[in-house]
Amino acid sequence: MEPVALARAGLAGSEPSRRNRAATTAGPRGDSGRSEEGGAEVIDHIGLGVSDYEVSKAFYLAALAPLGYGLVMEVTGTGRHAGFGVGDKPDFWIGAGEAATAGAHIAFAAPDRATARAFYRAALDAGGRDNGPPALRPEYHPTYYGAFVLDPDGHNIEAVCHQPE
Ligand SMILES: N[C@@H](CCC(=O)N[C@@H](CS)C(=O)NCC(=O)O)C(=O)O
Repeated sequence: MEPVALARAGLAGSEPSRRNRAATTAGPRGDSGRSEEGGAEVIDHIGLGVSDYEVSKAFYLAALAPLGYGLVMEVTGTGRHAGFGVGDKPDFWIGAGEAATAGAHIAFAAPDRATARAFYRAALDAGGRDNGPPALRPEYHPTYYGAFVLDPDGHNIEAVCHQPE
């Protein structure tokens, strides 16, 4: 999504992120599918194929902990899948045995800049590679504060805080 589209989509606002509000307001299935602003939450969950399930599971457990994420569900059988979430709804999944194509980009909402920095440190400590240290990215909008790492498969994983400080 281009920076101008980000601003149009209302992501440059000053409200606490939906992701972090969801941690306190959502029911077991998240919520009704409508945001407090009345817009539809069109993405229910996302998933990435990973080449080494245990390596990536350990990476995401560590990297997403500062954002309040934990392992919510693990499905084994024909394949192995791990679902991470805040609270009890898994909205981020990794799966073994699927084509792992590097280059996906996923941004997790951080409630403040310190949390984005904590994500970055935890991700690097867990074996992630730097893809852009925590800093303002005014090319997106004036208070866009992002931290970028590459996960074990080369996917571009970010924690972003939109709030001014
Ligand atoms: N290394 C860059 C990463 C920036 C980045 O990945 N931006 C996201 C959007 S928030 C993206 O997908 N950019 C397009 C691209 O990298 O091709 C930085 O530190 O700013």
